[in-house]
Amino acid sequence: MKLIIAVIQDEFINKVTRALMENDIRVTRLSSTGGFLKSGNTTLFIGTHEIHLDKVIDIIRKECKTKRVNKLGEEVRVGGANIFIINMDKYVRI
Ligand code: 2BA
Repeated sequence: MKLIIAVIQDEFINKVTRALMENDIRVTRLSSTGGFLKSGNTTLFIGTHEIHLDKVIDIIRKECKTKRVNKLGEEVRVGGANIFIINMDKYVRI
C-alpha cells in the first residue's frame, strides 16, 4: 500500500478530485497554505494499492499545469502539483 500526499493548486483541485473519484480512487482533501507564497492550496491524502500508483499520478498530471506568478517583482514558477509517495505499512478501516 502507498500513501500519496499531493499538494495541488486550488484552481485544479475540483477537476483532480472529480477525476480520481470517477476512477474509484478514495481521497481526503485538506485545506493548506504554501509557506513561501502564503496562498491557499489543497493537500490530498490518497491511500491506495501500489498497482494504482501510476494511474493516480497520470490523473493528477493531466489536470494540473505549472503556472508563473509574480512575488515582489520576481517570477516564481508554481507547480500545479507536488506529489509525495510514502510506503504504508498498514491500513485499517474500522
Ligand atoms: P509555496 O511554499 O507557497 O511555494 C510556491 C512556489 O514558490 C514553489 O512552487 C516554488 O516555485 C517557490 N518557492 C518555494 N519556496 C521557495 C524558496 N525558499 N525560494 C524561492 N522560491 C521558492 P512549488 O515548488 O511547485 O510548490 C508549490 C507548493 O507545494 C508550495 O507552496 C508548498 O505548499 C508545496 N510544497 C512544495 N515543495 C514542498 C516540500 N518539499 N515539502 C512540503 N510542501 C511542499
